[in-house]
Amino acid sequence: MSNSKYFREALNLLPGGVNSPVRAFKAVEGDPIVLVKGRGCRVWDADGREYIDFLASWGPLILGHAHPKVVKAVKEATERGLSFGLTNPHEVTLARLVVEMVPSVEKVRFVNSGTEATMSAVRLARGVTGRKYVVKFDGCYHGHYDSLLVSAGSGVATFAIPGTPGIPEEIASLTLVLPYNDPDSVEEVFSKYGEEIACVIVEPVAGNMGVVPPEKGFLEILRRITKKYGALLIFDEVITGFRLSKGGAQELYGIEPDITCLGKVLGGGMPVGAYGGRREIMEKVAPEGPVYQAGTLSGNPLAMVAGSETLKELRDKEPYSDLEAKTKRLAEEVSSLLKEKGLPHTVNRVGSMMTVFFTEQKVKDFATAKGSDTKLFGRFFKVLLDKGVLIPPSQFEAWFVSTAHEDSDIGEALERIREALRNL
Ligand code: HOZ
Repeated sequence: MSNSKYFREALNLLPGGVNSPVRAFKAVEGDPIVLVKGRGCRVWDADGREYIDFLASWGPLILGHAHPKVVKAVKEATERGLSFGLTNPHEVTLARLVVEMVPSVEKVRFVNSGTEATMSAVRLARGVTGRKYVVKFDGCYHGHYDSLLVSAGSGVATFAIPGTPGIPEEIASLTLVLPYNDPDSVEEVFSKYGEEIACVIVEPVAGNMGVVPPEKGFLEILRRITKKYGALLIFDEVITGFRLSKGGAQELYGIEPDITCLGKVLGGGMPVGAYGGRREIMEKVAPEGPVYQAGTLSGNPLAMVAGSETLKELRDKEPYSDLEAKTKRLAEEVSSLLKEKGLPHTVNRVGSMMTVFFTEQKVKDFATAKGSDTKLFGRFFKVLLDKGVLIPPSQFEAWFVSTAHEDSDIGEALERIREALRNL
């Protein structure tokens, strides 16, 4: 069956034909593709077309598609049973790896998605502090949990969804939204609500308004002020965890949050999330403590082995400087090609994540990210796709480079992008 046949049937059966809004290609020109196979840094669609993939399933596939060690371990685990609903040894293996690799985590609870991780982390912060307010940043996306969907990035930004339909005002009003990279507004909100703020949740490198790095001192002030007022600092490292370094952004920037949310790379392509932190905080989680959170499939053995094999590979090979070099080359050469073409742009990059914004202005927060010419981005996406380069179908997302992208693949992708730009 072809892409368009699958999608036409999907439209009849699934809202918008998809199971997550950003897949619908609504913000870019053309119909969505339907992917049937992935190997290394490439994917193939239902029409048999091949693409060099910088979407990487929105981040998890840091080792590329169908990494042989991950696939082998999952196959073996499958033979022993798909789910037990009681503790299995792979949960302990993955927990050991997380605690070993992420500096601030002494104990961890596995869940099934990044959304579950952030939702549970906020509940834990409220439970520990007995306070109600949550501070988040404009353009940061922490999944689709009610309290965190306010002024969110990712699909909410892509489709410019106004407000938060379905979320009672009373709930939304407990979320205080500040501009990213603006220490003054943080000082101000704490001086007003300090004693009632349970937590500050932040993407330490924003990935959901496109890639926006923290400016010097921003994470430091969050650490200092939350400590001063007795609020908890939550790093949403669902994207950055195990991607920017073995220990994520917190290791890269040398700042330890109280709670860390993980997902994506953690599951190596399977649905896994986690939240973890210092022992005395995690001991408040049920059944050790009173803050309830649960899940039938949490710690699922297949997901745990996929995650364990992925993290072992990252721990043992430490591919981070290589990933960074390849992404730097991609970012710089894409920028040169756009310059040759006379297209105003800014490329933001941290490690192996990057975004091309169609604006000359420095992109340092959601307001400046929204200054990008999203119509031009849509056309850029389309010409790249036509030449076999897959990037996220939205301006407000990150491109990801994996260990499966060899230098020759980056070169080939750049050649395809050069050709694509002739059609823009
Ligand atoms: N967190 C991803 C967006 N940056 C998930 C993609 C989706 O919403 O499906």
